[in-house]
Amino acid sequence: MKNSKKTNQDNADGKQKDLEYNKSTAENEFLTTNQGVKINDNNNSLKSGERGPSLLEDFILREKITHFDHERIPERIVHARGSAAHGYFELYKPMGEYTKAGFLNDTTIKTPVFVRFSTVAGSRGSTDLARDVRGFAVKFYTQEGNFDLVGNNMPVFFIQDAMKFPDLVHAVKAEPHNEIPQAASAHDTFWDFISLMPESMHMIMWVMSDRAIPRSLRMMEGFGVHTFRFINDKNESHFVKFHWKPKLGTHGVAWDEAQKISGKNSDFHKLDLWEAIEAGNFPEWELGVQIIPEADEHKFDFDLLDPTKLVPEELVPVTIIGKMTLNKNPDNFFAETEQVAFHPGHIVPGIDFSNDPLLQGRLFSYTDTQLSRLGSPNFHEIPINRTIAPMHNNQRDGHMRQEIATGRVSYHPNSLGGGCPFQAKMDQGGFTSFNECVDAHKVRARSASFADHFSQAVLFYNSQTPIEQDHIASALSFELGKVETVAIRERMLGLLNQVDGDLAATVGKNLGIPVPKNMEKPVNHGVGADDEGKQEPTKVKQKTGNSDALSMLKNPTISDTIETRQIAFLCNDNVSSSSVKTMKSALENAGAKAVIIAPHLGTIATEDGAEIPVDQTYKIAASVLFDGVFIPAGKGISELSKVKEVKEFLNDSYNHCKFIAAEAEGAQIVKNQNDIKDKDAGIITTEKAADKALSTSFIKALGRHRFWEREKSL
Ligand code: HDE
Repeated sequence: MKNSKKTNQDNADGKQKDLEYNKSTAENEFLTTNQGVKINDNNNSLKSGERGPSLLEDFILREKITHFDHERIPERIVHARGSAAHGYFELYKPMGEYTKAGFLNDTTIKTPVFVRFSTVAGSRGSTDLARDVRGFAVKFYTQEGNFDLVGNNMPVFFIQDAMKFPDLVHAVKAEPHNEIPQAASAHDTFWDFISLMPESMHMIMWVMSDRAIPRSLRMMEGFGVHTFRFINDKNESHFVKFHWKPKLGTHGVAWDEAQKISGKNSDFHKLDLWEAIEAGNFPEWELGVQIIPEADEHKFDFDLLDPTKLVPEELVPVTIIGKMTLNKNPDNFFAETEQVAFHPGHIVPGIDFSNDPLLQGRLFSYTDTQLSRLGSPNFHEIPINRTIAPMHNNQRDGHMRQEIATGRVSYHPNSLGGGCPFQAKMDQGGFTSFNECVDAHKVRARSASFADHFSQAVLFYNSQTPIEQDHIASALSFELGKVETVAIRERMLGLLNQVDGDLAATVGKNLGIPVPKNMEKPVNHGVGADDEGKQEPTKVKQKTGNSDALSMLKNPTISDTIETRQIAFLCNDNVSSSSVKTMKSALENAGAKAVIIAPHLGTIATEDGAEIPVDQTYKIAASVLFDGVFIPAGKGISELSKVKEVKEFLNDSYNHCKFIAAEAEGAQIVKNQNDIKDKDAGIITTEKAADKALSTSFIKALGRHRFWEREKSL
């Protein structure tokens, strides 16, 4: 192990080399017990007589069953459902002015990473498409030790202080008496808590937006959420906010679609990530930083330490400093994705914490939780967790210790071991905490600078396009519609009214209750008993009235690529081969994937007697699993108008605002479909077959992701 570590440090596959050490394969090997004894019969237990009782001495049966009995470990209390991948991070430009972190200074290094995406509330087996925050946790295996950037796909959080985290999680998880609902926030306890915690309103706007139902894990932004510090080699500190910007753009699905995907394929995101990587379509994100000098700490209308606030990109631009590529799926889900242990407290010299009270609480929680989840303080030795930097200290023993530390010395200072291992001076890379001056009374309190709970909720809401605002209103109407306690709905309307009167009125109308007049002033229940009635939330007018970066549709970095998008080709025997070929090759040239769907598997015959292999049948394929749909020309295509699944396919595509292209007989099917006969610009048809102009317009349209304008006519 020692030798491998030295050579493993050099580049992107350094962690892969390190993991090789623990990999096994059974290829051409005998089946054995855990003790290495070859097994002759793996089908029958040892019995006294063929029909007699089993014998306790059957060590092979005992070992097999015992191991099986203990295969499960507790799932994560939050973020239980996850998907992960290996990759590497490349730096674009040295950041020495701000941070001395080695991996942020040397552009020649490719730092290995392991990234785990997750939903938050649901259990391990729950659906990928829950309306929820997504975890975005990145472990950088740097040459100076592991740095974990344990973020989310939203830049703010529900609460301001770690003290409230268990309450928040108890409220959002399935209710304790009947464990219902699974992976859903649409229930009384969640909204009861939220309605009493006005500080959550900014985050609520994000969670009710389409950010909470991503199209793909590859199409989400990531955020470090808290303000961190960069420390340079002069020991100067700058505040920093971390951003991940996906190369494929940030996209969501429609809520009705999300619910249907959960039924058709609850592993939709997991599979999408897996297949993209297997196909060599490696997902990429650029790393951006917002850097704020110490001197500017109090320059903003909000407190940099308050995790319910973001720093608008219009106030402090995001500087792109590097790129992360995910290029390898895990070999074993349990060993890697399940056993990986992230911790915001895993930092390296050059990076430090701020006093954000949520972050400070997290610094305790993550090691603690690994102790119960992974069962031992030696979880850092699990292959996926171990650093590729040299690791030596005097920590010893504990459950399942792997390392065989030689010698008689396990204390410091020592003379018997020659003083080893040594402490590292700062210029030798030794970590020192930023020497911030703190002179204060010990208090259990919340800073008054955290009291503005609404301005940024307003900023977020106002920055959305009308379509996105409608989606927020619909999401709130769905969620609160599932709440049974009327008083909770009313309290929520009171809070929404602080964000936007029209929003509150729309939701109120859907809930059948007027916006309560006597709740103009929301009460903050998140205070100590002696402070009740004090520290009421205030609304401070932000300098930035609008921030395009907060809208998925207006975001200036929006991408119109259709790379890796899945386009359904609704086919039948007697299809026009030139129609299929022309569209297929145009889409493939643009990086998308054409999926041939037909009434049966095998191949379909084309009009000119050729054969096209079929990917899926109408029994399996569903519109919600695709980004767009094409119906080619061909005599046999007309018969599709009788296929029930084709009608459903088109209806769903239409209702979920997808782009539909069709040629000749295909175009006729679209026209004959009652629900969609009224054309809109999202339906692109031609009477010709194999029309190159059609494929060009279809590809351009698909780059917009959805024709959301259609919603007005639905
Ligand atoms: Fe976490 N969080 N969290 N969290 N969190 C966990 O750690 C916790 C918070 C985040 O893929 C747990 O290993 C507290 C914010 C991610 O393995 C646990 C507080 C953000 C993941 C825990 C927070 C996160 C976790 C559960 C408030 C975004 C999944 C299992 C003080 C910046 C990591 C585990 C993975 C996981 C505690 C709030 C992100 C219990 C106490 C804010 C992405 O330790």
